[in-house]
This record gives sequence, structure tokens and C-alpha cells, in this order.
Amino acid sequence: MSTSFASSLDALSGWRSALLTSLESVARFLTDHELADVQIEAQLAAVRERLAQEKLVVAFVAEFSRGKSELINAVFFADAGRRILPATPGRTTMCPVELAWDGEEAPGLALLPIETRLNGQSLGELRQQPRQWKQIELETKNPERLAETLREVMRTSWVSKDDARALGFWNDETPDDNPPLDEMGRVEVPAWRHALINYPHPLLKQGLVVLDTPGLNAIGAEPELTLSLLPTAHATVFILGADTGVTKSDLAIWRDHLGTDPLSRFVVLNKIDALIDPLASPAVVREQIASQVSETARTLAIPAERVFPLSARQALAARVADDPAGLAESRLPALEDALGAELMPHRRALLERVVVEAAATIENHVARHVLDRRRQLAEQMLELRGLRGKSAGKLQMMLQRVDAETSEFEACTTKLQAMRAVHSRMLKDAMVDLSSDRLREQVGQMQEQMSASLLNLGARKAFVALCQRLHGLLGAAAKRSGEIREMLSATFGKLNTEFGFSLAVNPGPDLERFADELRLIEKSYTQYLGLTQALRLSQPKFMEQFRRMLMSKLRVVFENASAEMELWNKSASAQVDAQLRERRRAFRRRREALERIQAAAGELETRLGELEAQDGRLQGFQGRCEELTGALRRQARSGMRGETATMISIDLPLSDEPEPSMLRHAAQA
Ligand SMILES: Nc1nc2c(ncn2[C@@H]2O[C@H](COP(=O)(O)OP(=O)(O)OP(=O)(O)O)[C@@H](O)[C@H]2O)c(=O)[nH]1
Ligand SMILES: [Mg+2]
Repeated sequence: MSTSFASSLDALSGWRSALLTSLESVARFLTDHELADVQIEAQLAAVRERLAQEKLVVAFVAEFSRGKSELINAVFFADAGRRILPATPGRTTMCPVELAWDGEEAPGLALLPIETRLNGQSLGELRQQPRQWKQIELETKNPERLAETLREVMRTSWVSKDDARALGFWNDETPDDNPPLDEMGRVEVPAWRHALINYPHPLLKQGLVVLDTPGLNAIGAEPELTLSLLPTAHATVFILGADTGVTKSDLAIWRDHLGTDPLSRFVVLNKIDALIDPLASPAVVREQIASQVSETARTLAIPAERVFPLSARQALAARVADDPAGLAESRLPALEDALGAELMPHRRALLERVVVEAAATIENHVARHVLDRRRQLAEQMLELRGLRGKSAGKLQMMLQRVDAETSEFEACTTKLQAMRAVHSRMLKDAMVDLSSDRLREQVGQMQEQMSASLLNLGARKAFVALCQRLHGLLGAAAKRSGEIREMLSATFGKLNTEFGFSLAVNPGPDLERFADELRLIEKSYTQYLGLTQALRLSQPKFMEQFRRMLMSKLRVVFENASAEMELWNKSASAQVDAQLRERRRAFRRRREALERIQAAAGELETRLGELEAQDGRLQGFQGRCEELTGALRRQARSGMRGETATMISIDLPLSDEPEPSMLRHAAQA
């Protein structure tokens, strides 16, 4: 499909895979030459994962029958040559439908039965349990069968009023919103709670996820949709009917779910074909559309440029018939252009920052590592040069000096042990505040307060209090981590002066990032608790679902914060271990060199030659590393043209005994 949305997504994916290749080279270089430590490795793995798995979620939200599914068909499925997602008058899409591609799975439709609501498990938890879903294979090559299978998302069933109440589709307190009963007093409810379509569409293959939703205002809407799926979508398309304008229920959805961030929304005024009037000239119709656009913009308080009048039906028909004039007339391309133009640079900028930061960390790390090793080499060379023309007696003295220095150095182990003991105690204290036990305690406390007050206001208050306590925990952990940093930096300073280490404390873990994530959760949940839907929290099943959902969201934040904290501390210990190992190795080598020189004349010059070679190679490493990270950085900033910076590959094996050919190589590098 050659829409501009598709081609910008294409460019983004080309850029990402080029970056991944460069990142691979950097990682390989660091491992091959023993230049990485735990923190660098973890950071590289995290960046690689983000680049490879980063999803781009576009959600389509509207009251029922505004044309969400039809619009998705027109943008994504026109090449099937027919309507793929069911789009019919009246309520059609009965549950949220997620379209994505996971290459590890076969194309298929997975449906989560609505009854799973009764055990209080959240959607997030159920995603991890494939056996709870009904799996149906998709015949992607056969559009008729494909469309037929997808009609399953429309399925409903008739249940008693009690069952409907338990499932969350009947509320005695808001009788007006309840669905009509049939002659037997039964209520029609969706058969499925959520649908996942795994479909190998080129755009989905590039990490796009499309979320089609049922009319959001409908009673019984899944809280997870409002709380988790919509707030994390990267773009939200809100659809209105050009024939109806902004209705009262449209406005309610906008205000409740989208109004907090109006400027980032794409508003579609669909069905402009319905305005065509055989008795009016095209100019008059255009005029009408323009005035609907400005009217809509005014009502929603957004700039008119954010409103896209179009006809999804006409666009789908034109694409199926391969009719460019019809497509232009449908005005769909303007929306696609805007989606592409806005979404991609935004995603790109985010990933770019991640990559550039990683490049800087790697450079610093390698520079420090190389500097430390070169300093030790320089000391050894100085010592050996001093031996030129010296007697056997002098050599013997030198050997004694090395032994004395070695045992003097070994005195550091007691100090290191003491430091490690203090460090692990402090770390343990700091981690308690981020533990899941502590989190569960806090959420439990909120739940008690919520159950005590049945009113929404009370629920909201209990939630706000929880957030305050959680910010307190993050703050306490940050403070303790600051204390650890101070302790390490003081001890490192002493070790450096006393024992010649070159230990440096990295900038502490950035826990503020997790406070931001907490704030985001806070925002969407507080908004949700203000809605009338939240009344349902007074039902134990929904309270339980709400608690689990919240708990799983919060757990992610706290687990990540705790992992980051642990990693930072691990990297500090790893640095000490590495330098200790390196220093011991250096002492051993000095002793061996002296012994060899003692045994045979001529060894001195050979050994000096070796040391110089090692030094040359180390310098080469740093240059090569900067070359690689420089290329990575340039590539990250290169825009989405998928430019690949030229990669030269020199492989320098890190052995103690360099070959002469390698020395030349290193010198050239
Ligand atoms: N005339 C006209 N009809 C359209 C257009 N887009 C959608 N429709 C029709 O409107 C009806 C509803 O469209 P859907 O795509 O099912 O609407 P939806 O928003 O997905 O509705 P639910 O799934 O029920 O929430 C269908 O009969 C569509 O064919 C359009 O641009 N013009
Ligand atoms: Mg639909």
C-alpha cells in the first residue's frame, strides 16, 4: 500500500533496523575486547529491545456506528479487496479489538470470553494465559473466509438480568443507560471481552498496533480500556459523523476519555458522502463541510486543522476499485499524511534520545577503562626502561620491590570487604521501599479505605492518598540511593589515593523517571475514578479487577525502579572487582617480566616492545570505540532516510601477546 502513512512507517522501520545493526557492532566490539561491564551490557540490551519491539499504537475511539471499523478497513485492509472488519449499521464491534502482528504466532483471532470478568482477573494478567482465550485460525489468503471469521467479534448472547449485572452490563442506579430487555426479560451482552487479531499486514509487521473500540459510552465498557490501553496509545483518532456533528454522547466520550490531551487527538468528521445532495451544487456541499469542520473545532476547543472531514466508505470503495480520483474525493489521504507526519518524528525523537544517551555512556566507560589500563602500562614501562644497563643486584632489588608493593596492595582487600558489607546493607535497606510486599501493603490500605466509603469521592480520595504514599516510597529510595552514592564516592576516593585505583562513581539511578510514570498512572486513574462508571467499584468483582489492574501497573513501575537501582549498584561493585583483577594481573606480569629479564639478556627490550604494543592497542580500542559510537550517533540523528553510516570492521583480538601485524593495524586505527 503506498499511503504516506505507510511509507513513513517504512522509513522508521528502516532506520530502526539500521540502528540495530550498528548497535550490534558496538556490542560485539565491546564483548570481543572485554570492554563491557554489567551496566553497559544491560543498557545495550535494553536499547536493543526497545528498538526491536517498540510498538506504535493507534486507537480509534468513538460512539457506536461512527465508522471506526470502516476507517480501519480503508486505511489498513483495502488491499484485501473487500471489507475485512465487520462494519454494519447499529452496534457492530462489541468488544475492543487489537490488530497486531507477532511473527512467533500463526495468523489468528484470539477471543477472551466475557465470563472471565467474573473472576476479577485483569486483562493484563489474562494476556499471559493463552488457555483462557478461544483461538481461531485465520485464512489470510482468502478474504471471504477472513471476513467471515472476523464476524465473530460481533457475537452477543442473551443472559438474565442478574448475570448481566454481575458482568457489569446492568446498573440499577443508572436505569437510563441500561440496554433494552427482550420479551423474556433477558439482556443482550457481548460474548467476548477482548479480541486479538494476529495478522501479517506490512504495517503491523513494522510494529504498528491498531485498536478498534466499541462505543465507549456503552455501559459495561472494560475499565482496562480506559485505564491502560487508551492512555498508552501514541495516537488517538476520534470519529464523529459529518451528518450528525458533535452529539451529546460524542461530547461525553471526548470529555471523559480524550479531553485531557485534546491537542494530540486526530478528529475525523466521517461520512461526508452523506452530505452530498443532488439538489445542491458541489460548491455548496464543500461549504457545508467547511462549516461543520469549524463548528466541530469550536465545540471541542481544538484548532480546525485537527479536524479531518472524510468518507471512510468512499475511501475503502475507491481503494478496492483502484480509483485515485475517488480516493482523493474521499479526503482520506489528508488524515493519513497527518498521522504519518506527526507520529513518526515523535517516535523517532524518543528512540534517538535513548540511543544517543547509550552512546555517551559507552564512550565514557571505555575511555575510563582504557585510561586506567594505559596508566598502569606507563608505570611498568617506566620501571623497565629504568632497568636498561642495570646489574643483576639491581634486578633482584626490583623483584623485592614488586613483592613488597604487591603485599602492600593486598592490604586493600580488608578495606574492600568492609566497603562491600556496608554497601550491601545500605542497598538492602533501600530496596525494601521498592519491594512488592511494600507495594501490596499500600494498595491493600487503599482498598480498605475505598470499601469503607461507597461514594466515588471517597474512592478517589483513597487513591490520591495511595499515590502520595507511593511517591513517598520512591522518594525514600532515591534518598537512600543518594546516601549510597556518597558513601561509595568517599570510599572510592580513599581507595584511589591509598591503593592507586581509579574508581569513579557513575551518576546515580534516575528514579525521577519512575515518579513520572507513577504520575501518568495517577492521572488516568484519577480521571477514571471521577466517572460515573467507577460506581461499579462498589461491586466486589470489579473492585478486585480494579485492584489487580492497578497492582500490575504499579508493580511494573516499582520492579523497574528496583531493577535499575540494583543494576547501578552491581555496576559499582563490578568496577571494583574488575580493577582489583586488573591490578593483580599487572603485579603478576611485572614479576614475570623481571624474572624473564633476569634469566636471559635481551628479554628487557622484548618486554618493553610488548608493553608498547599493548599500549598502542589500547589507544586503538578507544579510537575504534569512538568511531563506532560516533557512527551510531550520526545514524540516530540521520533522520528516517535509513542512511547507513559506513561500517569498517577491524577485529583486534585481546591477547596478552600481540602479533606484530596487529600492532600496525592498531596504529592505523
Ligand atoms: N455513508 C457512509 N457510511 C459510512 C461511512 N463510514 C462508515 N459508514 C457506515 O456506518 C456504519 C457503521 O460503521 P462502523 O464502521 O461499523 O462503525 P463503528 O464506529 O465501528 O461502530 P461500532 O463498531 O458499532 O462501535 C456502517 O454501516 C458503515 O458502512 C462513510 O464514510 N459514509
Ligand atoms: Mg466497529
